[in-house]
Parts: sequence; structure tokens; C-alpha cells
Amino acid sequence: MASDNYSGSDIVVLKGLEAVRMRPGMYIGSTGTRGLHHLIWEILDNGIDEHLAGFCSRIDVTLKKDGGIEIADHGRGVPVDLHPTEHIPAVRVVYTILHAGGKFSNSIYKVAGGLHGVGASVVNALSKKMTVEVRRDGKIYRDEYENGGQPTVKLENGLLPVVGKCAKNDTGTKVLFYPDDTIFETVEFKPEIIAKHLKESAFLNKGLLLNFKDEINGTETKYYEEDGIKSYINYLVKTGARDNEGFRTLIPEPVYIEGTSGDIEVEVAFTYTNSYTEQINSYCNRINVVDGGTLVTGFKSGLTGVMNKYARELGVLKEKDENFDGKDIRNGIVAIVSIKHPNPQFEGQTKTKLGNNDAKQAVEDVFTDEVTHYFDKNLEELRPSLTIH
Ligand code: 0RA
Repeated sequence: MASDNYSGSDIVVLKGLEAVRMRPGMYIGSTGTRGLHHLIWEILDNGIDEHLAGFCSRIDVTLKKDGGIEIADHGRGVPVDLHPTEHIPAVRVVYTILHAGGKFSNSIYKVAGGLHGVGASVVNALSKKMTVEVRRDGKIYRDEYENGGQPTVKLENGLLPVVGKCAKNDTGTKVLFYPDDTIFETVEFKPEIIAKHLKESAFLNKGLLLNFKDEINGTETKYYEEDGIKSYINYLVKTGARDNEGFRTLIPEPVYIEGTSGDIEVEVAFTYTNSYTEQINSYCNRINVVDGGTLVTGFKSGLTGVMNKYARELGVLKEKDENFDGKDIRNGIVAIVSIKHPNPQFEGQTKTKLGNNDAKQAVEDVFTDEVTHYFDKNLEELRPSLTIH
């Protein structure tokens, strides 16, 4: 009987998950295609956190023939020991208790805003079936849930039974789930949406291998970007092409800089093209902040300052000349600004704008210092580009 599976905290568990099922939009934005795919990103983010913590270099995403989706990371494996206050296995806490995810995140750069980081239990709440398999210490454990997160595995002294053995160094977490078709308008995952997201994730997480197996169409694709956002710039220039030849870049290779200011990590890559527009893509803790905010303001003021400084040093601007306007300096730029912030404040109606004031200063400082180094080292190569066109 199901009642054997329940402990004292189960009422709280079911109430939390029931709240998600009553108002799914509040947790994942929509019950359409976008919300449906958000479920995948939510589980994937946990594996990426494990990569950021330095324990996972590969994640496999598999679209199953029966419409389910499986995300297998090769990290340490979610802990399976007894949770000190919930009295159920820690892994079951992560997948059934609302907002428990954050406590388990091992990254200091938690994804606290917008629709991200709502936790794996939200995915479970919105699934008709979910299986979590953990490999740790040479043992395999499996927990299973149905109808929105109700556990079906009987615990033994509060713990999950061992269902198999594996090599000691074979560790990780594999999550397979089937979205609930009574909640979503459609439960059909779109391979092209998954592929695009994995490609973007590979650019934003250099050194992480993302393997996508589409069993419905019989294809397998690997996404891996050694050079991270620097390669992303080349990709954006190529795909943003106006004609068959694409935009022409005005410098041989994108400029790439990284550095930290306090506990804020900053990465910027940019190039100049012969287009008349500017494109600045910004990310905080890997989330695309499409409306920019303080991190973009910091980048812009850093760029304006550095460019004017060099224009004067190189004599492009004479003493009597006024400084170049920021807008003119950004003409033709393609840039990516990516930061990691321990306490991001996502603002605006859609939570797609960064509000932290310290992010502006951090980006401006790191950018100015690092680009100054970069220019001093590469000035001969860049000199032809620093003249007025
Ligand atoms: C905290 C501690 C440990 C592992 C994880 C979190 C973890 C969570 C997830 C979620 C998806 N995949 C994951 N992989 C790992 C382990 C700490 C230890 O081994 O000492």
C-alpha cells in the first residue's frame, strides 16, 4: 500500500507539489511549448552546477522513443543518505520538496531569479512519471514517482534499496521524466529547441561536453566548446550574416578577457563587424538577461573609456577633439558579457534585467584592466582597426 511510503513530512511534500500543479505558470512561465522545455533546462541546470563545482565534464540528454526525456550527468551523484530533518533520503528531498533544491546546490552562483532555479521538485510535480537513478560508492539507487511526484519505492529503514552495483568511479545522476499531458498543452519535445539550447549551453560552459541523442529521429550530436564565449562570437557573426558571405569582421580574432572583482566573475568577448548595428548578449549565472541591465551598463562605460583613452594615445583624437560618443564606438560591435554573481537581482516584468549595482562596477573595472593589458600586448596587430573608417 502507498501509505507505507509516507513519512511525517509527506503532507507538506504533497501540499507543496499540489500548489505547483494548481499554478504551473507561476513556476515555469507557461504550459505551452516554452514551459514544457523549461522542465529540461531545470534538470540540466543541476548537472551544469555540478560541472561548475568541478565534478562533471559530461552530460547526456536523450529524447526517448516513447516521448520521455533523460538527463544523465556524470557528477558525484545526489547524496542518498538520511536527511537530518525530513527523515527521508536526501535525494528524495531534492526531487519532492519545493524549494529544497537551493540548499543542495553546491555552487555559490545560485540561479535565484526569473523562472530558473525553481528546482527539480517542480519538474516532478508536473510529470506523470519520474525516475531518478544515482550512482555513488559503487552502488546504484533508484527512486520513482508518479502522478506529480508521489514516491512509489518502499524505503528500508528510511533509505532507498540498492538496486545494483557499478564501478566505484562510475558516479552520477540520471533523471528520466514524462511531462503530465493533463497539465501541458503539448508534451512533445522539439529536438531543434533542445539542440539550440545545448549549443548555447556549451558556449557558456567551456569544457563541458553535452551529448544529445534523439532516439525518435535516430541522431546523436555532441556540443563542446573549448573556447567558450570567444567561439560564440564567431558563431554569432556567421549566423547573423546578411548575405552568403556574412559580415566581415574588422579584427582577426575576437577579443576575450576574464577576471574577478570581489566575488563577481566577469567574462567578455567581442569583435567588430562591418554592420551598422550593435549586438550585446548578456548572461548572469548563465541566464540570458535579454534586457541587459547593470552588467551591460558597466561594459558600455568600460568600452567607451578604454577606446577614448587609446584614441588619444594613438593620436586618432587630437587634444582639441571631443571624445567619441559611446554609441559610435559600439557601431558594428558583437559582444557577449557573462558574469557570475552570488546574489543576482533579476528585475522587470519578465525578470530579464540585472539590477545589482556592484555588477556595473565589477564589469567596468575588470574590462578596463584586462582590455588595457590586451591592447598593450596586441597593439601592432590591432593598429589598422583603430583608425576611423
Ligand atoms: C551536493 C552534494 C553532493 C552532490 C550534489 C549536491 C549533486 C546534486 C545534483 C543534482 C543533479 N546532479 C547532481 N550531482 C550532485 C555530493 C557531496 C559529496 O559527495 O560529498
